Amino acid sequence: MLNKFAFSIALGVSLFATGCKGGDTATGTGSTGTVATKPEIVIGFLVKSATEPWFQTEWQFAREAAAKYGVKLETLEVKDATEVESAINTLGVKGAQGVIICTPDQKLGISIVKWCADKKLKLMTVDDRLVDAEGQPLTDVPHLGISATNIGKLVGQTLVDEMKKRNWKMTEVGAIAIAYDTLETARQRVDGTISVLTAAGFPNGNIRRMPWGTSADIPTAMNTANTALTQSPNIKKWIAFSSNDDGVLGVVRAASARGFGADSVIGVGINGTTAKDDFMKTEPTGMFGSVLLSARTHGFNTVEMMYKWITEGKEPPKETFTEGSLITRENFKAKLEEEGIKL
Ligand code: FCA
Repeated sequence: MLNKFAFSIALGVSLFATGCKGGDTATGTGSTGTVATKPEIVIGFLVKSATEPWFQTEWQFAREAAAKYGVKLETLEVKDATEVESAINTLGVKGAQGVIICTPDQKLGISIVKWCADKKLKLMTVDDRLVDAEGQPLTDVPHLGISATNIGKLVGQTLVDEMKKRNWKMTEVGAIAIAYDTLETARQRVDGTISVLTAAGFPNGNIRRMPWGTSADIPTAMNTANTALTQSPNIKKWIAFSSNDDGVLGVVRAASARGFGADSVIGVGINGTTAKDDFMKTEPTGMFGSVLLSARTHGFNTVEMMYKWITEGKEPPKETFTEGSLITRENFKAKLEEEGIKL
C-alpha cells in the first residue's frame, strides 16, 4: 500500500502543502516539471504522566530523533480516555501520520486502535501494552516495552545481595512492595522480585504487597507505605520495591519520617530517572539502587521506527523488550552519562 509520502511524490503534488502549515523542504522538480514538496511528517508521542521523570527523559530522546529526521513531534500528556481520544483527534487535524502512546489505561486498547484507524494514524505502543476487554495483549500493535520479569528479578537479587552484605536475618526484615497490579508490566516486575526473594529464603509472610492507590505517584505511595509501617511497629529493618522508582521513593520517604534511614532501609527501584536525585544527595537515603532502563531506546528508537514505517513502509517489530542494569550511588554518574541522561 502506498503511504502518504509515496503518494504525494508519485502525483508530483503535495497532499500537505495546502492542508498543513510549516510543510518541509521542496524535493526538486519531477519529470512533468511540477515541484514535488516533501510532506511534513508529524508524529504524536502521548504519555500517561508528563510529571514523572521517566516520561520526561523518554520525550527528551524522542525529540532527539525528531530533530535527526526532521519530524514534527507533538508531545502530549493523556490522563484518561477523554484526553486520549481528543489528542488523537487533534493529531488527525494536524495531519499527523503516526502516534506512539504509553496509555493511561491498558483497557482502552480496542478504542485506541479504532480512534487511530479513523484518523489513518499508524499506532505503536511504548512501555505499557494495550489489552482487549479480556485483558489479552493486542499483539497486532507494535510494542516496545521492558523485559519486566527479568528486571523485577534483578531488583530481587540486588535486595538479597545487600541484605547478605549487611548480615541481615531475613526473618527479621519486613518488605514493602508498592504494587500496581492492574498494569501487566508492573505486576510482572513485582512478581519477578518476589520470586527471587522467596527462592532466597525471604519469608512470604514478611512481604506486604500493597496496592499503590488511586494514582501511581510518590505521595500516594508514601501514604500506602505509612499504612504498612503502622501495621508492623516491631519491624526495624525494611526492604522496599515496586514497579518503578516512584513507588520505592514513597516507602523511603515514609520510612525516613519514622527514623528509618539508609542503614535500616534498602530500597531498589526501576527506571533510574527518579532514583538518581537521591543518589546525588550528600547523605545516602534508603534508596539503595535502581535498575536503569534505556529511556534512549524507548524514546529515540520508537520515533525512528515510526518515521521509517511512515516514510519507507517498514513496520516496526511486533515486540521489542529492553533490559536494564543496576545503578547505585557508586556507579550512577557514569551509567547515566553513557545513556546520555543529564544529571
Ligand atoms: C511503566 C511505568 C514507568 C516506566 C515504564 C517503562 O509505564 O509506569 O514508570 O517504568 O513502564
